[in-house]
Amino acid sequence: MAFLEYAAAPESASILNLKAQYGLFIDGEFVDGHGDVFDTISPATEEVIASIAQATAGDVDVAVAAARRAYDRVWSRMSGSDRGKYLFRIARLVQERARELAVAESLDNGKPIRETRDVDVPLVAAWFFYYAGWADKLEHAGLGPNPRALGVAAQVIPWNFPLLMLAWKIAPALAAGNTVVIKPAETTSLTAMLFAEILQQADLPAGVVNIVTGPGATGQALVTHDDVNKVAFTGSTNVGRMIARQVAGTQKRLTLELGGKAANIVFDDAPMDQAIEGIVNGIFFNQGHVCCAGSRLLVQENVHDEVIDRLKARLSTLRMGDPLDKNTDIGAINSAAQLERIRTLSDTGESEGAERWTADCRIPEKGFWFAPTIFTKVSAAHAIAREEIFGPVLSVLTFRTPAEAIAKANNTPYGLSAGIWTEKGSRMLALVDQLRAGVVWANTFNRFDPASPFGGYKESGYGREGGRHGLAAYLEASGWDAPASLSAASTTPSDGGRAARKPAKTRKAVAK
Ligand code: TAP
Repeated sequence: MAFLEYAAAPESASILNLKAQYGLFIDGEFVDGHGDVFDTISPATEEVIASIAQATAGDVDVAVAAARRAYDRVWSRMSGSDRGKYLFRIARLVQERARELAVAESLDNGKPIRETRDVDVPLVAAWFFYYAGWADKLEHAGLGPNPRALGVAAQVIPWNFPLLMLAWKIAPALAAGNTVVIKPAETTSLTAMLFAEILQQADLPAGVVNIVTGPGATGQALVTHDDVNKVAFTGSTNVGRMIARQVAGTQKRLTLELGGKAANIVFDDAPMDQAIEGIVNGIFFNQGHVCCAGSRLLVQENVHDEVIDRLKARLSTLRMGDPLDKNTDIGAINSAAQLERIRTLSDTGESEGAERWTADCRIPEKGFWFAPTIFTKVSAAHAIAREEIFGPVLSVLTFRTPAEAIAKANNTPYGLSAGIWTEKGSRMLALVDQLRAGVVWANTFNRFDPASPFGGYKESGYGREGGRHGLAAYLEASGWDAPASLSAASTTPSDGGRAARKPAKTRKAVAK
């Protein structure tokens, strides 16, 4: 298909006032780390944006001590309404600096400015506003009359939604009265540093939030630190499993948000125009770097050819390129390592016999890029149907009956999300009850709201983020037994994850 010529409409990076080097954010100040520094680069151009400090285990120790002091002396003694005021202030400052944050995130992560501007940053503000409202209402969270904060929370986040994952972690922790030490991903620390400036602007008491940058070893030093009470991790299932082992047998509470391989199920009575957009949004949003991405398309056999033809036509109109250009639909892959992983798994798909189709996108000369790709003739045994690719690659399988769709959808070690496209409300409800996924979207996909709990089954982890359930992960019930639907939101290792395997009905959310 011929490309319409669009004039470039780049968002200017001149709004940024970046430092050449960023230190760690400990006890309310930027301080030098004791490790080496490392560069953070733009994945679209491979140019260095800034250098970032690497926290050693000693630096992590200092950060945890600062968080402990702030917890004991300030934050745990402050009223909920005063804590809420700080959270409201942070939310408003995020809104004030929204354009700057969106530009910095696109530059550092590679995701299109349309997404950072319209999705990531507004949701960051929404998360702080939402949990600000909870800070003085914790006794109504369903955890008894006087729920208590846990203490110091150690939080480790990935690179795919750097600022949004930070908000998902920090907002409920602070609202519940905990203090925080957080480690961003190595390739995307920049917006966490701008967020530290926002904390200074908001006059947040020193030590309430500390940010330690660095590689996996920094994260390990943090989650294994003796003086943290809670570990919250978002990332790969392998690292999550390792952390679960390290935390087992301690008093630390643990929540894990891990990988996914979601089924997006399209029935022949689906509203087809919306379904095509939903499939595209489900897997090509954020270059497919989305834990809940609809990476397995299950399409009813009699509409398979129509769906694939329409998908190919739609994908041929997507524009890949400069993440700062407002016309861009598909940005850069976040790192050379992730690009290599996507390439390897895609090559495996081809060698195992699936049929590959790639959109005819112009690939920029520099940077890390992977054009939207569809695999048809995929069988459940193929690696691309089982493993998380975490890139713009869709694996298509077919089904004939609802029972077959459910069996195929649940045939995965993961259980984070799923989508259903059909005109029949009764079919949606019947399927929702049988899909082993923490979130099921019906006639939509990738919808996020701070009031709605989000989290997984099986190897997608345990615990919930968002909503009232997200608070439970940072609170100790007191003088009252919490209902199973809430206590499942945060499990201690000693329960062996049993709470996380509760019946589907208590753990589902259907987005409209
Ligand atoms: P990981 O390699 O697991 O990294 C996640 C974070 O953990 C990074 O900050 C990483 O640091 C750090 N880390 C690495 N090794 C560690 C260790 N031994 N101890 C403590 N921390 C350690 O995952 P990723 O590649 O960044 O992210 C992609 C994965 O995250 C995908 O599987 C995706 O599905 C999952 N994810 C899940 C969700 C939810 S909500 N379920 C959301 C987003 C992403 P470095 O960056 O320095 O390596």
